[in-house]
Amino acid sequence: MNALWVAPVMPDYESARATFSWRRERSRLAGLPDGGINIGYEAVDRHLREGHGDRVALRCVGRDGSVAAMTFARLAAGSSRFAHVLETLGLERGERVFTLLGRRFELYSTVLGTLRAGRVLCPLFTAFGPEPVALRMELGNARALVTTRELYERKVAPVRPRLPHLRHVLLLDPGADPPPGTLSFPALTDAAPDEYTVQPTDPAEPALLHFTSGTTGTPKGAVHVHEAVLAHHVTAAYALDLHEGDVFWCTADPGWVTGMSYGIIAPLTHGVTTVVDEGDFAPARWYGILADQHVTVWYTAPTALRMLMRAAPRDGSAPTARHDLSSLRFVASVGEPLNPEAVHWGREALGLPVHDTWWQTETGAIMIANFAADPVRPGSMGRPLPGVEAAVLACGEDGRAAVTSGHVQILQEPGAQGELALRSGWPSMFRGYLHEPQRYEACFADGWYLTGDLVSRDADGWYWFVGRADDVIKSAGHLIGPFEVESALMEHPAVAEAGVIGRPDELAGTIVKAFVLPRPEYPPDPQLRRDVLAFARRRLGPAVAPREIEFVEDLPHTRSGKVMRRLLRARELGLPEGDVSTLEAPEPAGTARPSGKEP
Ligand code: 6R9
Repeated sequence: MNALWVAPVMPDYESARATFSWRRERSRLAGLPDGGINIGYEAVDRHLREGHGDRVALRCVGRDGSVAAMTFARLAAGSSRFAHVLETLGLERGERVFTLLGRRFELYSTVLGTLRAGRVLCPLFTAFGPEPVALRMELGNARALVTTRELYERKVAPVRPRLPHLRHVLLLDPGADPPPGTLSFPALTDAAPDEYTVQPTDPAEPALLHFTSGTTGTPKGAVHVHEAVLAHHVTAAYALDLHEGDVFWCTADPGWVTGMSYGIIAPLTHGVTTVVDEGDFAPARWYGILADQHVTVWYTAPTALRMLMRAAPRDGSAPTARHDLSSLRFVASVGEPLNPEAVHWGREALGLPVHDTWWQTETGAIMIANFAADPVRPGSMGRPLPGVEAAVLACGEDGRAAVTSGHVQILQEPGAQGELALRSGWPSMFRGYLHEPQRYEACFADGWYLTGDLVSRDADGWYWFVGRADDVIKSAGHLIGPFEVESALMEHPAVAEAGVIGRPDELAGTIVKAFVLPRPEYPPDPQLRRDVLAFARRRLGPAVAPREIEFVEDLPHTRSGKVMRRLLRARELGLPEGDVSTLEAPEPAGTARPSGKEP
C-alpha cells in the first residue's frame, strides 16, 4: 500500500470556483479516438478501453425483488447490437428514436445504442396517455419507437394513424401474434453483432431531445448535444459527490430529464454502479433497496421524501432501526422546492442532510446546489456550481426579467426578488427548441439565459426559490403545461372552456386543478365531473390529468381572449388579485367562446 495515498478531498466551494474552467475539465472525458465527444462512448466504451469492462454498471432490481447485475462489457454488447439494428433499419444519423419504457436493462441498451450510433434519443413518460405520446412523436418526427406490447396497444396503436413518419416500432415482448406494423426487439438484437465502433462525433451534434412544458402552445422540444456529457459528468462529482466505487440510485422516471442526465448518463461516465429499480414506489421496498444494494449516493425528489415521511412507523422508530442504511453517504433532491422539514427529517431519519439541487430540462445538468462539500442550508437551493454564473434580474410588470434596449438589470441587494438567470455557454445548455427558433431566442437577453423562476439571493450568495414566473405547474416534480391540459379538456363535448392552475398540496407540492365552463346543455353535476375527469385521464394519462375539477359560470379573460390563470389561482388561494387592468368585462353566465385555444 502506498503510504502517500490520500483519499480525494472535495475542494471547498471558493477554490473550486476560482480555479474552474470548462475547457480544462474536458480532460476528464476520454474523448473519441478519432475525434470529438460522444455521450455513449463516455458512458460505455471508455470503461472497456480502460480495462474495466467487468465492473458492474447496472444492478436491476425486479418487481419481485430479484437482482440482475450487468457489467459494462454486457452493456457495451447490448448497446452495440441496438446500434447495428438502427443502421440495418436504415435510420440516418440525427434521426430520432423514441422510448416509451420503464426502467429496465433494455432501456439502457436502447439509449446508449442510439447515442453511440449518432442517432437522437427522446424518452417519453410511461404515465403519459395516448394524446401526449402522439403529440410529442408528431413534433419530434419519431422514426423509431421502442416500447412494450402493453404500452403500444394502450397508448400508441390508437394514435398510430397520426404518425406516418414512424417507420419502426420495436416491441420488447411481441408475443406469438405480434400486433401488425411492429417488429421484435429481441429477434432483431439477437441477430446483430455485439461490437460496434462509435464514429467520430462533433461535440455540437444533437444527441437528446427532451420535451418540456410551457405556458402556451405545444410542448417545447429542448435539443441537447453530445458535449453535454461534460456537464453531466462534472456536476455529478461536485453536486452529487459521486466517486469511484459508489453505488448510485436515482429514482427519477426515465421519461424525465433527471432520469436521463443522472439516471443513465452521469453515473455511467463515472464508472460507478447504478441501481435500476424496475418496481414502483413503496416505502418498505425503497428502504429495502437502499439497505440491500448498499446504496451510497441517493438522488430523489421532495415528493418521494414527503411520502416516506408520511409512511414513518407510528411507534416513532427511525427507518434505520429496521433497515441498515449505514452505506448511505449522500442524499440529494431535485425537481421542486425542498422544504426545510424534509431536510430535518433526512437528518433524523436517515442520519444525513438532504442536499437540494436546482436545474431544468433546458440547463441539461445541475446548475445550483447545496454544494457537496458544504453544510446544507435548509430551504435554500444552494449556490451556483463551479462553471456556472447566476444572477437575479429585475422584473417588469409582467413578472419576467425586464429588458431595456437589450440590457437587463442585475439585482445586487441581498434578499431582492427577481428572475433567475444563468450566463449562457455551459456545455449542457439546450441548443434550441425544435421548430421554434423564436421561442428559443426569447429565452436569452444580454448574454443571459432567463429561467422563468423567481428567486432571491442572500448576502452569502445562497439562492432561495420563490416561485415560477409563469403558469407552468410542477406536480410531484414534473412540469405540466396548463395549455395542454386545457386543450384536452375542451375535446370533451360538455366543455366549453377550461382554465388550469396548480393548487398547493401537502404531498405532491402542487396538484392540477381545472376550472371548467360547461356548455349550457350539460348540467354541471357530480356525474359530469366524474365523466370529464375520467376523459382527461384517458387522454392525458395520470401524470398530466387534473386531479380536481370545479365547474364555473364564467372564466376571467384578458382582453386578448386568454384565460387569466393567474387570477384563477389568486382567487383559489385567497391571494390579492394583483394587476387586473387587462381583465375583460365578465361574460354573461354560460356564454361559450368559440375556442379558448391560443393562436
Ligand atoms: C430537473 C427539472 C424545471 C423547474 C424549474 C423549477 C423547478 C427544479 C428545483 C425546482 C425548486 C428545486 N425546480 N428544481 N424548484 N427547487 N431544487 O426539474 O427539470 O422538469 O424542466 O423542471 O422545476 O421551477 O424551473 P424540469
